[in-house]
Amino acid sequence: MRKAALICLTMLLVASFVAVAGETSADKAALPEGQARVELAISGMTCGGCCTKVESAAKEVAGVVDAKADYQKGVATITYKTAEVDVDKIVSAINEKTSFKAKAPEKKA
Ligand SMILES: [Cu+2]
Repeated sequence: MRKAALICLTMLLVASFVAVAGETSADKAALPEGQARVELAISGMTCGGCCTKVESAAKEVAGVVDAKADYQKGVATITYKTAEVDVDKIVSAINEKTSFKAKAPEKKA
């Protein structure tokens, strides 16, 4: 009886840890001061080549530190310097330089 409870508790702990770890790597990874990260919705990407195009377009924008696109999720995660560039500028750059449609997140958590 006690053993069963322990196994149950362990499974719960593992599950919650995995959930937290997933969230951390996506949204809350430590960023240097003055940098922020945004996840843009990108429509029209179908392969890794599309991802590369979106990433290069974003990286060409001054102030963008890193860009990682995922065509399966239809998103691009952009890390940028808040003093040099804003989300709208990055969205416009992707829309102007690629055939894909970028959209800034509507909800602000
Ligand atoms: Cu492609």
